Amino acid sequence: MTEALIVIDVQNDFCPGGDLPVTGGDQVVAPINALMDRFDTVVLTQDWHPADHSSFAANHPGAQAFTEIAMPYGPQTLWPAHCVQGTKGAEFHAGLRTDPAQLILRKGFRAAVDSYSAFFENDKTTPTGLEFYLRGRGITRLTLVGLATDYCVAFSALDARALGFDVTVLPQACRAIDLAGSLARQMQAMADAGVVFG
Ligand code: VGL
Ligand code: ZN
Repeated sequence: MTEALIVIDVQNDFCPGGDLPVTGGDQVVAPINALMDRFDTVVLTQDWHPADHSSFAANHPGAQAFTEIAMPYGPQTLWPAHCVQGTKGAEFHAGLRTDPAQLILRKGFRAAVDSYSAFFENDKTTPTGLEFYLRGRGITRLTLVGLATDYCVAFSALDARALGFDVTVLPQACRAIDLAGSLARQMQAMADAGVVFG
């Protein structure tokens, strides 16, 4: 009863054929579906951007995707437009089980701030409310899976550790973007923060 499965961003745009495809992104669906029955609490997160979102390269004339810009809250990677609210790309992968989830948490819905983490927006201060939902239900141990290992999964895992949760990441149920060594860097950061890999 003190454990939750947190399924990060298993959405069409992060799967092959999507607008920000993660290699093998669709391969996480079967293992995640199988895991759901082992948890009393299942939370799904959904990257949920307005079309004018500041993380989209197309909203910065002359800028290229996969480069960095300075935002008031710090450096921000620019991405191809993805997970736009109400589009097919923002929907969960059609094979993902959603019935076992008690909470679907949307994030990244404010144009001015991205939100990789399920706990805080990229300004590192604006809470999504997930911490309070989990604490309110007496949950202390989290298992994280989904997309992408080195962005939304890692940022969520690191924030969860900083908040005092016990955190396990299951790499076989995650896939990475791996931009400029980000996967190795974030795996190390998670290990250093006390994340357990299952
Ligand atoms: C993600 C980049 C931009 C993710 C979301 O889910 O890892 N990555 N938006
Ligand atoms: Zn996004």
